[in-house]
This record gives sequence, C-alpha cells and structure tokens, in this order.
Amino acid sequence: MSVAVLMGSDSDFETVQEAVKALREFDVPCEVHVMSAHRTPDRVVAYVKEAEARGVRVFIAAAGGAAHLAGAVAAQTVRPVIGIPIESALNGLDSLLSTVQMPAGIPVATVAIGKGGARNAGLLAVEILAVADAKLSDRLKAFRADLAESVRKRDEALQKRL
Ligand code: RP5
Repeated sequence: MSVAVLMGSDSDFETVQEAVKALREFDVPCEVHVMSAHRTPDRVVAYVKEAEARGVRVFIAAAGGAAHLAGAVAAQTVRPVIGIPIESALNGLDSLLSTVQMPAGIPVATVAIGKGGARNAGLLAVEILAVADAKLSDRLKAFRADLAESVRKRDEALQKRL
C-alpha cells in the first residue's frame, strides 16, 4: 500500500472519499481506515508504526472540530502527512486551525476545508509519489493538460452565452 487514508469518524467519509477517488484515478493503492486521535489514541500510534514498517509512503488524515488526527499521525512517522480539515460546527475553521498549527519540527501539509481540499490531498499524495516515479509524473502532466483544456472549453462555452 502506497497511501494510508485515515479519518476521525465515518461521518468524515463523504468528504474524504474525494481523496480516495483522486488516488484511484491514478491507480495509486490505498487503504482507508477510521481511527481517532482522541477516541482511539493507542490504535493511532500502533497503526502508524505498523503501516510505515509495511511500506506506506504517505499518510492522509482527516478530522473535524478539535482536529488532531493529522498531527497525532505526524508525531509517529517521518513519512509525509497531509491533513484534511473537515467541515464542522464552526464551518471548518476550527478544524483548519487545529490541523495546520503544528509546532515547528512536526509538519502537516494542510489542504483546504472540505471536498476540494480532500481532492487536493489525494492529488498531493500522487505528486509526492511521482517524485520517484516517472510514469506517474507523466500522468500528472497529462492530467494538468486535460484540466487546462477543460477550462479553455468552458471559456469557449461562456463566450457563446454572452
Ligand atoms: C472528529 O469529530 C471527527 O473527525 C469528526 O469530524 C467529528 C465528529 O465525529 P462523530 O461524532 O460524527 O463521530 O473527531
């Protein structure tokens, strides 16, 4: 498994599945689990150590509210950790700050709140893996070219409506 996708609760999955979809678009193997920095702290420590030993290269961790899962994962590994702040009672701002404000020395690469951020978390994991994988890098370049083309087409369509 190249990427581990973790979330604090199954209630986060509707958002987190955007990261999983992005990984699958690039045929990157991933495993997906629910575990919580607060509700199952021992499981988080044991899982991250075991997953790193098994060859997981990148961790994605999503949580909402007092969103400490990504930080708790980062504390246990030197693999890259990407944090997804989940929408919450405070519109996700609480989750964003809880995820992003890590102490110097233990980084978490934090993406935007919600589904767009989750998609970028998956894509960022692909980009990290692509550093040592030329074929994956080529696929990312093709993906960017398709993205640019779709914007060009949308502009073309807009011009017809004006
Ligand atoms: C966080 O609390 C989870 O990541 C989730 O975003 C939030 C609510 O969890 P549930 O009460 O829905 O299980 O730890």
